[in-house]
Amino acid sequence: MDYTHWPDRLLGEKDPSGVSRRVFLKVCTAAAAAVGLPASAAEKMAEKVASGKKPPVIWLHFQECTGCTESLLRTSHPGVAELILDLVSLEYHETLFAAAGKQIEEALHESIRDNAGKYICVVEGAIPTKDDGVFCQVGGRTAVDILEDVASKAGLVVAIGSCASFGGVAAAEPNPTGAKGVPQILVGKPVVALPGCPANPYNLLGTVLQYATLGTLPAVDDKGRPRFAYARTIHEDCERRPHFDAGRFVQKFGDESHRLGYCLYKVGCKGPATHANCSLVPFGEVGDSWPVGLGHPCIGCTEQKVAFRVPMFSTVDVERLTPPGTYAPIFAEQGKITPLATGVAGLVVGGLVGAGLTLGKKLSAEAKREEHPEEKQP
Ligand code: FSX
Ligand code: SF4
Ligand code: F3S
Repeated sequence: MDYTHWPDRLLGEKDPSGVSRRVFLKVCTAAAAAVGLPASAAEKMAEKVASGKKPPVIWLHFQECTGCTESLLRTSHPGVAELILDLVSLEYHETLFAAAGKQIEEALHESIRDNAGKYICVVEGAIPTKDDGVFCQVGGRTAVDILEDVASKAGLVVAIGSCASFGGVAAAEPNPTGAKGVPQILVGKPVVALPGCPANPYNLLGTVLQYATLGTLPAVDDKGRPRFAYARTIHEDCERRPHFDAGRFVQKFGDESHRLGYCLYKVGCKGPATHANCSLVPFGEVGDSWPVGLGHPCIGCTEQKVAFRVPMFSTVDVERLTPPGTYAPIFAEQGKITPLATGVAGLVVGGLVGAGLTLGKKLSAEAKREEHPEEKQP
């Protein structure tokens, strides 16, 4: 294999032939596993980088806070941003490019012309449609015009973040600019949606990794979200789940129950109705670096019907009550927590009806404890 095209930072200063490549492959393998790709994808990815044939990426910014780009750049170990930026040829990105004005606009037109049908169009931000879209213009063109132009010749369109996926915060009521997501503008065109405010960079990596190395797209749900990242709810893999199952809830921010890390359901956690992988793949590769890990309820930022619509501290219905797959119960003394008091009961007594009953039991048991605090708690 010829490594002469590898970027210097991947080859390392002292050992250009071996060690850094091994490290790089290790990182790629971990990244592939994190997003549900086989280990063979890592080798293909390394070959792709070595071949110098990188898919061009045109990254558009519209109505947003740039948090999605920031969360990508803030990744530390294993350097997801580096992986992505080494895997692709970034042709246009208003935040990252030093060039501006006429110069960068010309680069955009050139890239569209030279790479027609091959480039990945990544869209960050919502698209305003009210009053002919005057609320967001770049280089004298509206966001709608730019999106339709760039997406029409793209090989793949990715909507990164909740704004681009469904309008996000810009589309919150009363939505003064008529903000919409990319799928609502490009009706009928396949769009991979990576909601999250901000989006988890690993989910972009997984999508780009698969497209660049295998030439295929990940399986998606009915909202265009890759199943490797959005098939499960936050609640199914949450580290506080044993507390939920045992009926231990935070009552008030800052109180003892909060300090003890109890479940945040009663203070508005939307985890039971939110599909995302933040509980498994935290931000910036720092453990606990996700809302619930830091002590705040999930606000359902990946869900169009929840984010910026359901009040932050209201409770939601529990969508799927299954037992935690990865976390052992906390303080699960024998005889205190019955099978009925665990998510298993949801399965045993039959799907959601059982789940609802189980939740009802947990919450009413807890209400009783609140009424009679003198009784010993489990
Ligand atoms: Fe939106 Fe991303 Fe939230 Fe911000 O761009 S998803 S406001 S984190 O930056 O689009
Ligand atoms: Fe975690 Fe929220 Fe579910 Fe509690 S309700 S277990 S904090 S996701
Ligand atoms: Fe968003 Fe909830 Fe994850 S608020 S970042 S989906 S924990």
